[in-house]
Amino acid sequence: MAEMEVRVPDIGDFDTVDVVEVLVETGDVVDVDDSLITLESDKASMEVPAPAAGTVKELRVAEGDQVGQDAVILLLETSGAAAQQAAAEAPTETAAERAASPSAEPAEEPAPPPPPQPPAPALSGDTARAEGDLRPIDQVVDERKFSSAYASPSVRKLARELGVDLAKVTGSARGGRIVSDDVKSYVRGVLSGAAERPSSGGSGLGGFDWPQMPTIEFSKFGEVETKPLSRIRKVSARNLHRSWLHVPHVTQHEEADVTELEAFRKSLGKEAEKRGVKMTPLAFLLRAVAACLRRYPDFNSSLDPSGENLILKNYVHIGVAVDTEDGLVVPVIRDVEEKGLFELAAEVIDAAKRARAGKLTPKDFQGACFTISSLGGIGGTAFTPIVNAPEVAILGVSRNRWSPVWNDAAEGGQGAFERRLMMPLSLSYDHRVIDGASACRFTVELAALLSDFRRVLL
Ligand code: CAO
Repeated sequence: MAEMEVRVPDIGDFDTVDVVEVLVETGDVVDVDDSLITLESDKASMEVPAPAAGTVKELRVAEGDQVGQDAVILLLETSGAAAQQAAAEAPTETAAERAASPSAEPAEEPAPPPPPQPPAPALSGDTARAEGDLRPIDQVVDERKFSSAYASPSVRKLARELGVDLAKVTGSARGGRIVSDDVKSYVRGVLSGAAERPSSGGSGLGGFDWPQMPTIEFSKFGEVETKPLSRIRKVSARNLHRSWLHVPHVTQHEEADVTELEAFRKSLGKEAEKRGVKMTPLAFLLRAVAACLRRYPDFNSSLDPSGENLILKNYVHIGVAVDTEDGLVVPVIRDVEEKGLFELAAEVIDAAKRARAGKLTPKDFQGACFTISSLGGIGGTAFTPIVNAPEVAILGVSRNRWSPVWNDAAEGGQGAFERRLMMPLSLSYDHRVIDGASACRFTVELAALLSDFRRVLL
């Protein structure tokens, strides 16, 4: 037998949080992942799970206590093997160590590096992903342990008693807080066979019973192997799924004539080489998109949580989707309009390099207003990228191709087909914020800027 201290995990931005429930007593036998206590800040709550199976030997906290990160919650008597396993999986860096580390952001989790990290649910007021936040899913929200719902302990208790998953309930109180009536009306909806959707701003999905995918035993049909998803893939899967569910997507397609732009880009090759960078098409795209965002400010906005207002941003930071072996990450290039093409090219290359080496920091992921996802280096003719909510639009870029384009003015006004290099653009947008006509204007303008890059300066 061994004894282990169970400590308060990462509590995000808070110095201390309240212990609102103690769910075990001395002498209780717990399984790994059984909830031990509930912590709550003024914005969110989380249950702390047992890191190993064992017997509660001594409780060190009581309801009403305030605790900080790493405070000892209880002593757990475990089998030696369980303790070793839990110790191997426990976070190795304490808050103090993290604070001492010059590269660390005290309130944020490190960016997902390639090797798997242990789960450490973070307490955050907004469990919906903050802009650009790509913290691992198991740190952002583990729905079994850390309800993303904003509700008081008594409402949580009611939900537990009624077997209601608060994640499915839409809160009707200020800020989306769930009150007991919301839980009751959810239950009434389920019992009446038609799940109710209590009104709250935004795109609440609570109250709706999504049809579940059946569990299929694939091995019945042939040999299979199970490959765990990387942390990055789990995070992006969750973020993409959430955006897909919350955002009504439409994709607008356009083609930009980049014949001259590509000639110009290539002409900069030697100069770029001298500066130690490669002049990528993305640098031009970033500047052209930045100009379009200024001209169409609704594309540079986010819907506020009430769904009643647009938050217009007076800065232009653009995320760039980078394909890594472990999955998709989206580092952010800041203040795009203030940077020259060489600087942007260097930043994109640096961000992609660091992304692939797992060296991005949380800051690198934050603050994007819009995202560019370029598959141009790979191929394709068009695609439908998923909006990186709370951004309201994303630009997909496919591979340039030489096309015959009719030119009315050619051949002395007779008109003729000309060989032009065309860049396919696919703009997905949040139809709650952007109308089809605006999206079309945006892409037409973007194509015009890319066709004659001097227009970016106008
Ligand atoms: N048409 C034709 N060629 C293109 C092109 C386009 N639209 N865009 C880029 N290229 C070329 C580049 O010029 C480069 O050619 P050279 O080596 O001959 O100069 C080559 O393709 C490779 O480019 P790259 O991919 O290295 O560089 P990039 O700046 O175009 O893109 C990055 C960088 C990080 C965006 C890219 O590497 C990447 O990861 N793309 C994938 C993004 C992704 O997965 N998106 C899907 C997300 S789901 O929405």
